[in-house]
Amino acid sequence: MPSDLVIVYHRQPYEEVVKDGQTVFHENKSPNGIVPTLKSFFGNVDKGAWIAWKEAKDPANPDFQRTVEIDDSFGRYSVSRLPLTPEQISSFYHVTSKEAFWPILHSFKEKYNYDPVDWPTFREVNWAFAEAAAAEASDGAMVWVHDYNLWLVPGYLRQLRPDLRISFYHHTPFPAADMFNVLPWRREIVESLLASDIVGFHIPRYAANFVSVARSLFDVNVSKREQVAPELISDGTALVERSIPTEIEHRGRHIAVSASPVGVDVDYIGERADSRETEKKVDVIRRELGDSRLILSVSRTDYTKGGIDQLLAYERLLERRPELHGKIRLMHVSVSANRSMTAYESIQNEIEQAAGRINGRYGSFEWQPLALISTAVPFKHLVAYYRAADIAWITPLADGMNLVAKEYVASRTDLDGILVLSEFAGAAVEMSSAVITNPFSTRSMDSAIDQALAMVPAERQERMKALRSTISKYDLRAWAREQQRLFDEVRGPEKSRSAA
Ligand code: GDG
Repeated sequence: MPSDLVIVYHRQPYEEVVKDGQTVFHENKSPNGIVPTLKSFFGNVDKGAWIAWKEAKDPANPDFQRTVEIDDSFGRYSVSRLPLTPEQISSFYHVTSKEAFWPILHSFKEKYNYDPVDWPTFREVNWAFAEAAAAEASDGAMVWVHDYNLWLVPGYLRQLRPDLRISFYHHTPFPAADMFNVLPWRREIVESLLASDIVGFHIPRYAANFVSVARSLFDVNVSKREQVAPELISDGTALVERSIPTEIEHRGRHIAVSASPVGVDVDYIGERADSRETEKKVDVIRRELGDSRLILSVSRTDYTKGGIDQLLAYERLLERRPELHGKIRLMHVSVSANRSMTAYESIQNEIEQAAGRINGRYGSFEWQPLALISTAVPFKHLVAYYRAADIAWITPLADGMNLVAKEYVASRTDLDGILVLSEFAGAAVEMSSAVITNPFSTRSMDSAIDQALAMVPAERQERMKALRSTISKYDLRAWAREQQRLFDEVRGPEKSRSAA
């Protein structure tokens, strides 16, 4: 049965477990994160489809289960798993997406690695995703494509199935034209994105950048421009835009450009944070800490997350303020997802070296100033650390949104805790009540952590209240509602998307 909604996302939407030789598919254990929200859209259609990839050493192996039918609490949907060889995965994902696109998207020109890119393989894999989506989609269905590693899918889909509605959502930043146009494949990528009906981003700046890139490459006109909602204007911070193009026209087609920040499930995280189980874990953490205050930093290990700069700021703090020795601890969670890749291996080594140096220089038998955690912490424990932390120190150099900052605030139903947040995280445009810092400035990093350490309870509470109010307004449900509104707008039969 064809599907009215096809989601194209590289990750599979369930946990796959082999039990007694049988493969079983479970709903993800944690309802946290974006995948359950995406699946919730299947509740609005008769049947949904999801396209992802799965490694297959031999794609021709007849035992490879290409399609999985799921009927769970989210509805009925099928999952098409594209069999990709390890070589294809390495070329399409690890090399082209992570070594060429990722640095440019996050404005790290010096990390950009062009030489090993095998463009025909990138095209081939994107074509396979497009073909799989086209095979599943009903007449006029909505196909919702996620993230930069599938940039060519909208263009291919438009060729294969001109009847489809296509929405493309970016989870990363989208840089300015002088940065994006470093990519030699820029015209092909942007032409493909312009084949969508909707191109979505987290924040207005990325949407504005996309439009300026499109205008630098093609004859694109802005047909609608709107003021940005006041809550998304964190005054004076780096990523703020006051108005953005919301519709552009290219070759007679109108394309909606949207900026809607992904949020978190504030109620779910709040309930977890208030649970008896979390309370017990918080007691254990607090006992372990004694009189020390806890500063918490959580991220994937990635040069964009600014781990090294933060550790250097912590080292300066211990050097500048000896009175804090024995009184604070930094828990630096830096989870390595891609240790096999050279870029990530070296950053992990640098982090380990800096952490070792700090503990060696300032630690004693009784006091370790820093705990470095490199393996994933289960979410229920993470919530307890959020709840126990006096300060969440989130200082990426570039970050599409940063959900950790929002999760921290969602867990603070007690209205305590301080968020120190980089102005280069997309989240900063709505979280103006955080202590905002510029991670490229040692002075700003130093004064922000000093300000946080000195903050009195009344100010902490006032700021936390304001932060909770914005993240509740822009929670995961609000994001889903906005996506649905956009889908309905482009789907409406009375509204032809072709320009007259
Ligand atoms: C990309 C964009 C954008 C982290 N450590 C552990 C753990 N986490 C979970 C957090 C959070 C998620 O991972 C990280 O999300 P972020 O948004 O902070 O960052 P990216 O992974 O880089 O995500 C980003 C996002 O897409 C959404 O569009 O915001 O800018 O880069 O949910 O809780 N979870 C567990 N243990 C850990 O140790 N269980």
